[in-house]
Amino acid sequence: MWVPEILALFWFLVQFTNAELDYVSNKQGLYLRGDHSLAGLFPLFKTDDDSNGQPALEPCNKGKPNKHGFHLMQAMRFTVEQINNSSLLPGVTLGYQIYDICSISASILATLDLLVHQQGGGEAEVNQKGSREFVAVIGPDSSSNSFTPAALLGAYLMPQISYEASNELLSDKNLYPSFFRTIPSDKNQVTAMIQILIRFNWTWIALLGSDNDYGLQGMQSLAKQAPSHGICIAYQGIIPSASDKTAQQMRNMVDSILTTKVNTIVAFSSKSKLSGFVPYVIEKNLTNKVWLGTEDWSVATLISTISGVQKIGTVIGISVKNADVQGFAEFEKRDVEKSMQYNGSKDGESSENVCLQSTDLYSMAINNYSLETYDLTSSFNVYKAVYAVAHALHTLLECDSKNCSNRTVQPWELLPWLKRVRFSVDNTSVYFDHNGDPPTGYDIVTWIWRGNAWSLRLLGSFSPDPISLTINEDLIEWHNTEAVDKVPLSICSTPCPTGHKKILTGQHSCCFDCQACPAAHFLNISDPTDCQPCPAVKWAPEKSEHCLDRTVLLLSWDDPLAIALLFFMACCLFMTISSAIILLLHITTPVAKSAGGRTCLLMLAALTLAALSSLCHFGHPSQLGCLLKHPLFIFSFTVCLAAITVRAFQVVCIFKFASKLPPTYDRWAKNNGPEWTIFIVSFAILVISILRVGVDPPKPSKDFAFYYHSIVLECSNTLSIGSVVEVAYVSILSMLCFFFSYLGKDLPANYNEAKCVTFSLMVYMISWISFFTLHLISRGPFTMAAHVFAILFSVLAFYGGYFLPKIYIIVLKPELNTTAHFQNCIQMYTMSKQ
Ligand SMILES: *[C@@H]1O[C@H](CO)[C@@H](O)[C@H](O)[C@H]1NC(C)=O
Ligand SMILES: *[C@@H]1O[C@H](CO)[C@@H](O)[C@H](O)[C@H]1NC(C)=O
Ligand SMILES: *[C@@H]1O[C@H](CO)[C@@H](O)[C@H](O)[C@H]1NC(C)=O
Ligand SMILES: *[C@@H]1O[C@H](CO)[C@@H](O)[C@H](O)[C@H]1NC(C)=O
Ligand SMILES: *[C@@H]1O[C@H](CO)[C@@H](O)[C@H](O)[C@H]1NC(C)=O
Ligand SMILES: *[C@@H]1O[C@H](CO)[C@@H](O)[C@H](O)[C@H]1NC(C)=O
Ligand SMILES: *[C@@H]1O[C@H](CO)[C@@H](O)[C@H](O)[C@H]1NC(C)=O
Ligand SMILES: *[C@@H]1O[C@H](CO)[C@@H](O)[C@H](O)[C@H]1NC(C)=O
Ligand SMILES: *[C@@H]1O[C@H](CO)[C@@H](O)[C@H](O)[C@H]1NC(C)=O
Ligand SMILES: CC(=O)N[C@H]1CO[C@H](CO)[C@@H](O)[C@@H]1O
Repeated sequence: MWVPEILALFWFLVQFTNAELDYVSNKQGLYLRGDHSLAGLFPLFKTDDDSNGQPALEPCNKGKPNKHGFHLMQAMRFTVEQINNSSLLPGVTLGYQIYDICSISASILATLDLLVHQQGGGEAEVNQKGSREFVAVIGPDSSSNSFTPAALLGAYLMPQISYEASNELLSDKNLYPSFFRTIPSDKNQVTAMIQILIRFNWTWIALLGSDNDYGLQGMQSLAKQAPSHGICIAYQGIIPSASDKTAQQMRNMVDSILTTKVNTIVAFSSKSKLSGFVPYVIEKNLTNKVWLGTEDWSVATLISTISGVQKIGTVIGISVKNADVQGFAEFEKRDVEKSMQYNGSKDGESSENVCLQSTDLYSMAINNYSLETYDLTSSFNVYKAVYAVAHALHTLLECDSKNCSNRTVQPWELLPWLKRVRFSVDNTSVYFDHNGDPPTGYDIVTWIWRGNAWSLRLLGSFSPDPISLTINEDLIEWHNTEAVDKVPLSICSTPCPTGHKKILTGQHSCCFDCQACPAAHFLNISDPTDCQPCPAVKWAPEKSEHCLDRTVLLLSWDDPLAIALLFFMACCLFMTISSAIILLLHITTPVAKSAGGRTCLLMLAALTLAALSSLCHFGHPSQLGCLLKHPLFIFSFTVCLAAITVRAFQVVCIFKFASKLPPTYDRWAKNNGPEWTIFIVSFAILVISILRVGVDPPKPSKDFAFYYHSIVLECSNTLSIGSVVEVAYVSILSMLCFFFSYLGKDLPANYNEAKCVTFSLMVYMISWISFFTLHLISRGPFTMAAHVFAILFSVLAFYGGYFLPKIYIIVLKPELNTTAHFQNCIQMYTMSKQ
């Protein structure tokens, strides 16, 4: 940092030249006496700033005249005159002193000079009318020229309002407490640019910044914010001042941009630096791109007049809001005319070699510089700045409609009023936020070419608070290589289809491959690089961005299928119970006796219980339901099966082996052996079932695995060693039953249940095999219904096979239900055997 050294150097310089400055500052047109004076810092000339990094100060008029600066200076003169003419400050006049700040060094010297006058306040009283003390400073123009002056003036709380210094850092009120501006901060401009990039989906861009505070700060700020908006900067480069030394560097920059294959280039650059770079862009055929420009260059003829610039492509630019100052053009014209008359008087002063006031108004005005849109918009900022000071003075001096208090004003007195100033000019509201920035937005413009004629077209606007961008896209004339009138793409990889995750292929988040998310996974949009698994209760097909709820599968009570089954069950119950009653009423008849007598009632009770066990299969599985459903069925069924088996065994023994029977059979038959056998067999299955349920109790559970998009509500532990034992037990019993029934296939019809029992067993097995097959391939309400159906069908099979013929005889053929008939049958059987 060389600032302290320069300051010391300048201090001597100022002491030296003080007298001279006083003299020259009276130069025609650039000085106006008034009760309260403003210092105006304007770049009237351009000198080469980088003299090898040495802080040297060349006289300003050695440089080229800066017509833009001249117009701005005129705007200040115009505004002061207008305020004097108006009733804003009655009885008080504003004065000014213009300093030419043709370089950074000049702007620092100017600041020191005006501060010297401030300190030597006493001497200033020498002037008869008007003060040489300044109440405020208007300027400087650029950010680079503003940092040191703003810091110096801040130390004295001297209000300073810049019209063109847009650098974000100047918003820092700790460093620059008295700095205000009427141009929006670049912070807003960066935001606006990002909004435009987002709007057009340009995420793969090149970013250029000019090698000055304006460009570097803007570029840095944009580069910092871009990633959080998904914008990748493929190339970032600094545009140096144009010279023979930097020519190759600029060519290399253009080559680099070409290799990145970006379509959109953001140029955060001052117009002077960019004008040196554009010729290389044209030379290297970097054509048909989209250029996003800052307010400094996108409306400047300095760029648009470069030959061949049409080829660079579409230019979309940000521009300070346009406003026309009434009467300003006439005011300038008047000075041009006046300057003609001063033609001769120029000579006398032109030999002066003083740094800051090396020129006079008329020697510049004579050039009759054209006034362009860009000059007008900036002039409006000067206009607002001067008015802001006048309005603050108005409040401070307690002006009424007639006059103001004629006291002297210290700059620091003005500062609080300036912070609070709020007025409107030309329908534009002017005030400063707590950072001293104006809350104004920008216009968005585009370049239009008609042949070689260049013009600007307003596309829309941007306002920073709240952030909103309106652009009428249809007004843009795209210069596109592929398709005319189509928004050009500037992306690294095309966006992934929905439900595909990004796999980054480099360090840029914009360059990626896509991969579909697998089933049961989804892509959370907030993390597009990873497919996340769905929670267990949800599912998702491939390529999903959301998980879907799984269907819950159960046999609900109100399902039509369930209602049909309940009706079916009611029929079964009706039949078993009514049969039990009929048998009970005819318990002494031969048919009832041959069927087993009281054992029949036990069997019917077991069948009823088995049918009732199907109730456990309906609705949401419950703890009790899960515990009961299998044991209940197996137990009651075993009771029934055991009873049939024992009876078949007895019948076979009596008819076939009556002669060969051992005495134990007699004892067994006499001492309630059959009942005991049934009891033991049933008790065994009961113990097995209780053990099975006790060791590992079934609980209501959810099966997520069988279907990926459904949840099956069921009971756990349906399959276990216990259940295998149960099934084996029942199977053995069934085979025994079948075996004994088959042995008695040629017995008299009254005792011969072989056909019927075989039929029952077949139906029973088929229905269960069907159910198990179905269970293997499917779950859900239909399978659950099939389970209930198998239960009821087994019940019905045994009922139909065993009891129905008997009930038929009891109710419809009572003539067959006689002892005589039975004896007849037995006789016929015995005869046929012999
Ligand atoms: C100020 O008043 C004078 C005379 O009345 C007039 O010639 C001049 O144009 C006015 N200036 C402005 C800026 O209105
Ligand atoms: C930007 O992308 C979004 C979605 O990716 C799309 O809806 C929109 O139309 C695109 N805008 C332009 C200007 O291409
Ligand atoms: C640019 O294009 C022109 C014509 O299209 C061609 O003559 C010239 O050689 C090209 N220059 C470069 C550097 O490619
Ligand atoms: C200015 O004066 C010079 C001679 O001193 C003369 O040649 C020139 O024509 C004058 N220009 C104007 C615009 O009067
Ligand atoms: C200034 O230039 C404009 C055109 O740019 C011209 O119309 C006008 O007459 C000129 N004024 C003088 C005094 O030469
Ligand atoms: C305004 O002027 C009147 C007389 O013209 C005078 O009495 C009064 O004191 C003045 N007020 C101020 C604030 O100077
Ligand atoms: C204010 O004006 C009055 C006369 O109008 C004068 O006497 C007095 O000195 C002035 N005060 C200042 C501070 O200039
Ligand atoms: C200011 O706005 C009002 C209404 O909003 C309009 O009538 C008037 O013409 C505007 N004035 C200017 C100078 O734009
Ligand atoms: C996606 O991720 C965000 C942030 O991590 C989180 O807040 C949100 O809940 C997630 N969305 C889903 C559907 O998981
Ligand atoms: C009202 C008033 O004092 N107006 C003056 C403002 O300044 C101009 C010079 O710039 C004078 O001509 C006006 O008389």
